[in-house]
Amino acid sequence: MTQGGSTFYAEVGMLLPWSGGAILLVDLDAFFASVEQLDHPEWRGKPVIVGGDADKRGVVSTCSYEARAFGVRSAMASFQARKLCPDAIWTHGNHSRYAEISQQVMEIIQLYSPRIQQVSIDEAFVDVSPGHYVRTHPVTIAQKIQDHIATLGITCSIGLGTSKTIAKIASDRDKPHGLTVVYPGRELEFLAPLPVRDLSGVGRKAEQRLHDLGIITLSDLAKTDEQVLKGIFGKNAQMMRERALGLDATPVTNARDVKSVSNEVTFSINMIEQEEIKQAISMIAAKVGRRLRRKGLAGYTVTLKIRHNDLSIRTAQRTLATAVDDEREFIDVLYELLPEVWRAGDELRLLGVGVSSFGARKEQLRLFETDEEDGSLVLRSPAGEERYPPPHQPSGRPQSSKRSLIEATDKVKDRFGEYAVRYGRELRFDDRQTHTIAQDGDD
Ligand code: TTP
Ligand code: MG
Repeated sequence: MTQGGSTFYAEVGMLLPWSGGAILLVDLDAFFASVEQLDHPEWRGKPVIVGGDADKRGVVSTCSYEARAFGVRSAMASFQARKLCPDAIWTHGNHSRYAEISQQVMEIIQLYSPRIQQVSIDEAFVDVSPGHYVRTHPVTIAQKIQDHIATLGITCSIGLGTSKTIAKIASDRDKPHGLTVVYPGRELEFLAPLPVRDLSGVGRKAEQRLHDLGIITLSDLAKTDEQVLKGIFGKNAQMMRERALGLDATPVTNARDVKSVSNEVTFSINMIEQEEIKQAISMIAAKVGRRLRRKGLAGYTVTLKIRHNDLSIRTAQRTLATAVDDEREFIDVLYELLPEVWRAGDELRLLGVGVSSFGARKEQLRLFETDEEDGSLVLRSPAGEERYPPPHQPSGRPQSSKRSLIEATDKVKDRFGEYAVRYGRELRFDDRQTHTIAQDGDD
């Protein structure tokens, strides 16, 4: 049912009482491209592509909806986008401007609810549960936020439901400038027919494995035995099933509620070799970095924690000049901290890495991905694409911390296996998450 750009999974035209929790997911439409069209009025109504150069192996960051009509998409190789839409206007983009507008958007949303969880530069969950922090009907709040953001000159799409899962999926149903509302009690009706891939946490590989088992829709997924799902989602099987049933109860967590992002690993064999310890640190740091980026957080303080064989715990910290969310920026700091907590010959049982004192990232928009073809790590930004290690290219690049980290991680994986967590004899991953992170089901 659609009316005036809004889709309601309930009677249209009147607001029904809303019982229980209400969560919005606000997602800006074609964000970078919309800002470019805002700043360049002559580009409005035209295909605009923000991305790297086609002749430098660049990729598309995003593009305006006019360019999407030609089939151009985020993360597509720029040369392919150029073929699809030769007349598009190209720009490398202006990161600080996007960060500025993002900040303005978040400030607007804060006027409507104090419970906001920004999940990326252009997306935020907002708790608008009636009676909790606000009395206005959740649908009215969604409409007000949408109108208020439009005064900046860009648009957003909003999903509203009783859980983060529903809000996220709903936000994508009617883009651009759509509002999709799933009333309490209508969750299953909304979710059941959707393809499994729509569920947050189902990537390309999981989708394939589900399809191989004949699990195509979320209704199929919800009916599948948990033991079967364990083979695909491991310890997250139950959570995925609950999500498919619309039963996800993960709260909206303010970034400022999260004090630190950390990971610890308890080794079931003592480590004594410095090289081995450094490799393990880099592996844990990579995990912390991934989680920071996923949460849109960056911190000034880096902590290294170890537990000796006699169970004594030592920590060392350093506060940096800029907030970091990229392990390649703090790995060397961790290495420098190591002699403060560990001396050659000491046996070590536990290693932990943490990042805290969150603040604004110096550069927010890098995206890391693993190339599906050759497994190399790809760093994408509107300026282009970098690969570590670059495929089909002898390493002429100076040995940087970027490379040493990835190589160290690879070495650990070589030694302990890709899924070290599963090889309990060698390594036992405690994976303890401190502070409020344990509450954050998005992990
Ligand atoms: P998205 O919200 O995924 O995309 P979007 O806002 O451009 O379009 P939509 O209307 O579908 O929401 O991402 C937000 C911004 O993040 C996007 O404008 C550019 C950047 N980005 C990249 O740089 N590379 C990527 O691969 C993706 C997906 C996004
Ligand atoms: Mg968006």
